Amino acid sequence: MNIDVKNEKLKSWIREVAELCTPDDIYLCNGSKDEYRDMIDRLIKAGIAIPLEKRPNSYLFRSDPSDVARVEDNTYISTSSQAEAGPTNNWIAPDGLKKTMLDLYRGCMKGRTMYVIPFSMGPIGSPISKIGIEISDSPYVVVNMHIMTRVSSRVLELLGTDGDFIPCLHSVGAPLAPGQKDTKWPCAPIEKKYISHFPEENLIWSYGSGYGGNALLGKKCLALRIASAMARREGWMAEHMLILRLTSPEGKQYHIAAAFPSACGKTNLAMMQPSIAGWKCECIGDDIAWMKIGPDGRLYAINPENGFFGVAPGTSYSTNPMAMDTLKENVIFTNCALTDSGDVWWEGMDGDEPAHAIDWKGKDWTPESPADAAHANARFTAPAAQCPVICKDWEKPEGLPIDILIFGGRRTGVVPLVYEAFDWDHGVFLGATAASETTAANIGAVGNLRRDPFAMKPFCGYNMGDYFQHWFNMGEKLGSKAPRIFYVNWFRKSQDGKFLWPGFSDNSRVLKWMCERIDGRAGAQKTPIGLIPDEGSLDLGGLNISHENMKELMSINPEEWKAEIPDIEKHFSTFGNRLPEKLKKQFSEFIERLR
Ligand code: SAT
Ligand code: MN
Repeated sequence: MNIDVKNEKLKSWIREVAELCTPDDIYLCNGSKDEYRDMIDRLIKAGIAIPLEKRPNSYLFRSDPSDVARVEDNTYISTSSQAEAGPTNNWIAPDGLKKTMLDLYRGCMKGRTMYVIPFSMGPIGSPISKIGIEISDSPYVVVNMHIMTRVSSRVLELLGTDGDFIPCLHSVGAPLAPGQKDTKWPCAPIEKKYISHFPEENLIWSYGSGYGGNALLGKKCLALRIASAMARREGWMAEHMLILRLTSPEGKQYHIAAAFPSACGKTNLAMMQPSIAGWKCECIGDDIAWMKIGPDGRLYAINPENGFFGVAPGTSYSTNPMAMDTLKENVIFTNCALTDSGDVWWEGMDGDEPAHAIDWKGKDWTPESPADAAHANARFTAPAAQCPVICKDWEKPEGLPIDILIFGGRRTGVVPLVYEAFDWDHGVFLGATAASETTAANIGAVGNLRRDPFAMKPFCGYNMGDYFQHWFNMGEKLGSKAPRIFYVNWFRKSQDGKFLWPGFSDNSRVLKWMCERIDGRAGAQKTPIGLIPDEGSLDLGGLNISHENMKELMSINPEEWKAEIPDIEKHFSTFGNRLPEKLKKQFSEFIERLR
C-alpha cells in the first residue's frame, strides 16, 4: 500500500479495510477540480454519467430501479443495549451485526478501486466542524461527496498524526470476478443492504446501496445519526432543519431553523423569495442544522453541508426559482428524465411536457406513457455556493443566532396553517408529537400518517425518549434566550381535496407573523393547541384567498384533536420509562385544555 497518510489511526484503518475488502486499487482523494473532472471523464467513458448539452459541467445518472431511496428498514443503530437505540430504531447488537457485515465486506471490492475520501462537515477548521473519512468503492459517491461536503487534502493536514475522525465505510456490495462486466449501477439486493451506525464508537458501516443518504455518509449517517448522539453527550443539537435569514423592510435580521420530514419542502422554504414587499430571504442550509449555545447564551446554528441534495420533481420557476437558478451548471442529476435536446426533465418542471424523452429507467417515454418520466425521489446535487440567494454569512464558523424554530409536516387535515407554542416545554411537546404523511424519500408506502418527532424519526442516533429529554435540558440552559417555537402545516386541504394555502413564496406571510410575534407586534389567541394569529394579524395583502378558505385553514376542531389523543398515547407509550416527566405533564395539560 503506497498511500501517503501521516495519521496513525487512518493509516491502520485503510490497511485493515484494504485487507478485508481486497480492492484492485486504492486512491486517496484530494478534492481538487482536476480530480472531479477525471472521475467524471471516466464515468462518461463507461456510459454511467450522461453529459447534459444544455447545462455546462452537469451530468445525469440512472440508478438501479431497486436502489432509489433511503432504506429505513435496513438502517440500524447498533448500541450495546437495545434500550439505548430505543423504539424508533432498528437494533442489532454490535458483535452480531459486525460479524454479518464483515462476511459481506470480505472481498466485496474485488475488481474495483477503493476511494479514500477525507471530508469536513462544516467549514474546514471551524470549532463546530467534524472530520470524516469515507472509504467507498463507488466513483458516483466520490463526485457527490465533492459537492455535498468539503473534500480536501487540507482535512488530512488538519488531522496531523494523531487527530481524530469519524470512519465511514461504504461498499456498493457488488464484487467483480475476473473479466466480469460491471453494471452501470452496481448494488446488492435489499436483503443484503445494511446502513449501520455504532454511535458508542462514532463509526458508520454501509453496505449494498449506492443511493443518497445510504451512500453519501456525511449527510444522514454522520451529520444526523452519529452527530445527534455526540450532541447529546456534548450538550449541543444536531437537527434535521433548514436554516434561513429573513430581513424585514427596516433591516432587522431574523434567523429561522425549521424541521420537516424528507420531501416536505425544506429546500423550497430555505430558498423562498417573499411575496410581501420589502422582506428579503436568504438561504443558509436546506437539510441539517448543528446548533450550539454561544458565549452570549443564544443558540447558534451552522449548516454542516456544502451542497443541496434536493428532490427534483415539483421543482420549477413557480415553486422554487432560486433552486432552478442554482441548477444551471455544475450539477449531478440522478433518476431524472433526459430530453431529446440534451437536458433533464421531471414532472412539475416549467413549460410543456416534452413530446419524447428517455425516462429514469433509460426507456422511451411520451406523455402517453403510464408511468412518470422521472422517479418521484429523483435528485439534484448542487453546490450551495452557487445558489443566487445563499447568505453571505452561511460559512461563518461560529454560526448564526437562531430566533425561531419551526416544526411541521404534511397533513391533509386537522392541523391549521400556523400556531405558536405557549413556551419552550410546550414547543417540545409539539415537536415530539409531530406527524406527517410519508413520502418517496424512503422505500415504502407513500401517504401514510406517521409520528415523526422533530422530523428525526429516521435520523436520531439514540433513544428518542432521551432525545426529548435533551430538548428539555437545552431549553433549561437557554432560559429566556431560547428561540420561540412554532408549528406549521402548508398542506391542509379543503373538503374537495384542494390545497387551501398557496404555499411557496406566500409562506413568507407566516414567517413575517412569527417575526412580529417576537417583536410583540402581532396578536394571538389562545386555543387548546397553542396560539393562533389574531384575525387580521396575518398579512394577506394582495393574496387572493377567500374568507371561507382562510377560516377553514385556521380552524381547530376539538373533536378531531381529541381523536389524536389515543395515537399520541400509543406513540408515547413506546418510550416506556424513558418518556420525560415534562412530556407527560404537557400531554395531560393538552388533554385538559381539550375538555
Ligand atoms: O437520501 S437522503 O437521505 O439524503 C434524502 C432525504 O431523505 O432527505
Ligand atoms: Mn433530509
